[in-house]
Amino acid sequence: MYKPFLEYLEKELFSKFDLRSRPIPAGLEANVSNRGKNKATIQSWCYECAELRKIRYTYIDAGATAQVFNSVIYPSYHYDIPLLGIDLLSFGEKKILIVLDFQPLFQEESYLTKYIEPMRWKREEYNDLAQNLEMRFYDANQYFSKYLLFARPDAETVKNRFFQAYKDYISLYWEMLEKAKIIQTKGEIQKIVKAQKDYDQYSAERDPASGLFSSYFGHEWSEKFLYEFLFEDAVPLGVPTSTR
Ligand code: BLA
Repeated sequence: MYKPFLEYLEKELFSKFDLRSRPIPAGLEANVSNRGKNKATIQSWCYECAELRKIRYTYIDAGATAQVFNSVIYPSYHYDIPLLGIDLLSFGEKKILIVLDFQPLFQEESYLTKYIEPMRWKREEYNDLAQNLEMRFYDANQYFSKYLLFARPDAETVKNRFFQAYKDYISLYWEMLEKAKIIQTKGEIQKIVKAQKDYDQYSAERDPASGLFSSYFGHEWSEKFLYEFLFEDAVPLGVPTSTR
């Protein structure tokens, strides 16, 4: 269901950037589950380039039971622009959820004016894809913007309407990256490093997908996938803070 979204992102990336593969820890690139009635496969891709330090995307295909496309793009530490976050889920025709956002590293007014306000006119165009749904796992005021697309559309809308919104948001993100000023100050860079690391920690701890991964691939694989690939700069909660 979301393969065209993956292909579009991939084409964009390869045409705009000089990508290198970024290694995925052994055993985490792909997996197949035969638990339960339905076969489920998961596959991930990871790249980097001068402007983007980590580009990852994952596809889960469990036939009609589950289709998921998830991606995060982390800019180089020399840019303070938001991360591009994509989470597209479908559990049967009736339960579809799409989330797309420029995920802000900071919540200061000046930061939001600079990097989130430019999304406003796009978001206004696609207001129907921003349904003001309540977040049960995450805090909407941390690492999310007020112009995110967040909706439970039907399959038709995903194809006929959301796909265009997705392309528009991605173009806007490339534009933002192109215009971004390169940061050279050590102190400022350290602030960005910390913010991106905090994002990983926050996301790993809240990720609503860990139950889904565990049910398909087992608890041990899921924890590794979460802490060694998806959010590799996060430290599992059981690890004492002194060694983090
Ligand atoms: C929700 N994301 C979810 C849910 C699942 C995933 C299972 C719960 C759906 C439900 O309501 O039943 C799935 N999350 C995944 C998968 C991965 C993952 C498969 O990280 C990894 C492969 N989530 C993101 C990113 C964004 C995001 C980058 O990973 C940003 C756009 C958003 N996902 C997001 C939000 C919700 C969600 C806002 C709703 C959560 C809530 O209600 O608090």
